[in-house]
Amino acid sequence: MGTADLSAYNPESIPDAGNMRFGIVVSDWNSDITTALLDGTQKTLINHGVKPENIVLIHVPGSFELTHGAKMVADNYKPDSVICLGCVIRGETPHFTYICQGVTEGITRLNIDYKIPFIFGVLTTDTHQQAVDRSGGKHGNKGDEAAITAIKMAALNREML
Ligand code: DLZ
Repeated sequence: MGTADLSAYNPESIPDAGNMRFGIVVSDWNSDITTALLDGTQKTLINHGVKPENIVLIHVPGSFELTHGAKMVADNYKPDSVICLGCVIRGETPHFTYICQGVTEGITRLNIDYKIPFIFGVLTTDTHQQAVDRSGGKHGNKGDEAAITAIKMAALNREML
């Protein structure tokens, strides 16, 4: 299997996640999209054996706040990984660029500063339709992919530590 679209993955290739703990931070901006991403993430984690009581979920107002939300979850819940979900859609002003840059740099920095992986489940699209296509539409659900990535990275982390 290639990795172009992780929504079409082989379940047998995914490590068992039965004893793992995950944090999910979801942005409420473009909530029709982020709710669909969240749905995919939660279902995929549970399909791979994660116990519902081992998933902590918090909401933040927008994607820019994902970094701080993820840091709070990491500090207070001690998860194996934190999954950040958001959707930034290009508008008429440069705001898109600043939000994308801020959240990308923020999550990258958390990955460097902490010993656990932080997963970038943020859609950055030109149109609302492109976001629909990637949150359960014709290009799969990037929320599923974020969950699979989190399980793989958490397993790798446990092997190394
Ligand atoms: C302000 C703003 C705009 C214009 N667009 C989006 C977006 O498309 N997606 C998103 O997640 N958040 C957006 N926000 C909100 C910012 O992320 C942030 O919540 C505010 O700038 C307050 O810090």
